[in-house]
Amino acid sequence: MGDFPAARNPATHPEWWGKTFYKHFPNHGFVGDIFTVNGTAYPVMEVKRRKYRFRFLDASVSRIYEFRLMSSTQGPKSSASLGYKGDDLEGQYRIPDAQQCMQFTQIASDGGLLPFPITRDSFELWPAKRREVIIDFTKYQDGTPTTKGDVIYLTDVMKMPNGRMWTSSSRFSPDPAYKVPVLKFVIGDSAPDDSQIPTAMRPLPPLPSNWQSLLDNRLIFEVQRGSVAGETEWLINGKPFDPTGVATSLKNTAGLTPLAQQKVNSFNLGEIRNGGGGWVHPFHLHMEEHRTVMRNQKDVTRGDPSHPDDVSREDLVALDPGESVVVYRGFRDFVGPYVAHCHNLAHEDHAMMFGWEITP
Ligand SMILES: [Cu+2]
Repeated sequence: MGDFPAARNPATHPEWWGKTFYKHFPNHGFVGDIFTVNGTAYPVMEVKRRKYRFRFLDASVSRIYEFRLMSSTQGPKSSASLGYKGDDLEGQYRIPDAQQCMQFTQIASDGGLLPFPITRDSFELWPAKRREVIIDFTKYQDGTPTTKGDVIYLTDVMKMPNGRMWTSSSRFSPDPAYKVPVLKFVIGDSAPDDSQIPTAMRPLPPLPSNWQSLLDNRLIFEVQRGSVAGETEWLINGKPFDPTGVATSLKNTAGLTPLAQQKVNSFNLGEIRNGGGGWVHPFHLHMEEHRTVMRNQKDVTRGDPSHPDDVSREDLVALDPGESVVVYRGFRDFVGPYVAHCHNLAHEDHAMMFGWEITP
């Protein structure tokens, strides 16, 4: 209303409602105030006392989640009844006395099975990211057996009040009071379970021993927030999406600015860099999965404690503010044009995308 003084105050002019002088939505991204699973708010899932395999996909426009398995004596309370206001009402409920009670065994990410299972207290799920976990409902993490009727909450512990980034998570100024129930598990009868989690699963494709020598001529793409004619625009290497051609790399250490054009059956290193400014970007590369080899100039081919599943096949790069990630990729199947884009859908729809190509 205050945005359109020339229209005076539409609140007092219902005959103006539904007209097309609607201001377009902000392009920061959207975070909703009710979290749904498979289209349902506050779902309840009855499980047997056995292991289950879950596949997670973050289908939110902008929201990043961090999930923990928690139990509670008092149960969820409405955030309003706890005195929260404004953005702090997002999620609508909190579980004030919730405590972590189980761990996840992560077995897969975007591109299928990991080389080995990873035991995790929590995991982040960024827009478009996929992760698969095993939850063993027979016992708590301290070894105590579960009993019929026990309740476990899949709980979001990442506070993200807007499309910009989180304000608290386990990796970044944790807020122990932010515990929002997303999915309630109720444990039922025991059930036979012969399943076993292997210690070794799908090995990663090998890196060439000289991979570091490819660094000098890597392709570099920097995602950034720009400002054009008073509108915030989302840019890559200073440009909005051009659907008519392929993008150009920033100047690499070899002094070159290669085109984003790859010969079929070749491999390369590409750097995706977050130009900073306190925004996060879930960056999605179409076509073939990659393997992360460097994060913030550090070799992570042997793993990175803060991103333990960097050692997997992924197609989504989670970029913290100011972060830079180098990925190794192959281009083995089809020739033709492809895109890469931010998967915060408001950024994508405001042109944070570039074209690239596989040539014969
Ligand atoms: Cu983005």
